[in-house]
Amino acid sequence: MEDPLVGKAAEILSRARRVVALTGAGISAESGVPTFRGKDGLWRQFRAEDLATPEAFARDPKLVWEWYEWRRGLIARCAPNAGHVTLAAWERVFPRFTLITQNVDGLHPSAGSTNILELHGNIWKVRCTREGTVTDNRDVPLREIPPHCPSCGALLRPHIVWFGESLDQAVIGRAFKESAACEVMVVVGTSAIVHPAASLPHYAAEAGAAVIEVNPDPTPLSPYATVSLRGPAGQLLSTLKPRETVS
Ligand code: BJW
Repeated sequence: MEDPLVGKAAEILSRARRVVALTGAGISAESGVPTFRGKDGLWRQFRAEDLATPEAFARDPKLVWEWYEWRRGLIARCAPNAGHVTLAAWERVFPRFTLITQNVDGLHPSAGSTNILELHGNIWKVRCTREGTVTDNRDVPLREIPPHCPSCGALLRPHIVWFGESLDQAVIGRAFKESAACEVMVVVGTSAIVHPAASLPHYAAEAGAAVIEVNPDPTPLSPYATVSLRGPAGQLLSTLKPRETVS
């Protein structure tokens, strides 16, 4: 028998034309990518301030790159799951669908999503610390640690937003705009504590959107959600069956 909350969420989605999904590390958990704050999360094993801040990189770029090298190797062995695939299909289901992700693993584009706002960057891109140029880099393993810019020789860094760093203004600006304009925001697999991403569902709700949360555990967003679906994203998202393709 269908869970009544799943039915309610599907009903809300069936009436919507402008939909935003906001995803976090939990959507990639079923692909084998560790989350940050869960039971086996990265921040249980490593200290964020030793690895994911500009100060940590300035102090010891080799250590920070070794950590990224390990994660790149791990993610390279992971494939998109049913949750990523469902959200990629939603681009063809809703007349306007935007995917906002905090994830840096690149599994959404691998699943076929194209209209994506990557708030915290992408682990498969590197940035020159002198020129600011961003380039794709899929080398596993990296050719050197830490890597250097082939054009100017300066240190390269991961193209990732670390704690205390500003998000790309164009990207976060579009994310707020889409959040204000959507009728439904589906918030998947995030602990909803890292800002400014965590503000987006509240911004959407204040502008009149319904908020559907998909997460096995409650979060600070749960009391504000229109519907909270408790369970794994891969399974739940594929059971949310909005109507067929609309134009
Ligand atoms: C499942 C599941 C399944 C499990 N299905 N679900 C107070 C003090 C200090 C700083 C601040 C402060 N207040 C605000 C700040 C600023 C800070 C911040 O928000 N800190 C908070 C922790 C308090 N924010 C910033 O610094 C941002 N910049 C900024 O604000 O600039 C201006 C400014 C600067 C300084 C001060 C104030 C303002 C930048 C944030 C950058 C975040 N970067 C990281 C990258 C790490 C490095 C890397 O990836 O390589 O982004 S941190 C990490 O957290 C990563 C994630 O994108 C982000 C969010 O995590 P997420 O996705 O929610 O994952 P988890 O693990 O937390 O949750 C997983 C969820 O999945 C759980 O709920 C599970 O239940 C669920 N789940 N299995 C569905 N199968």
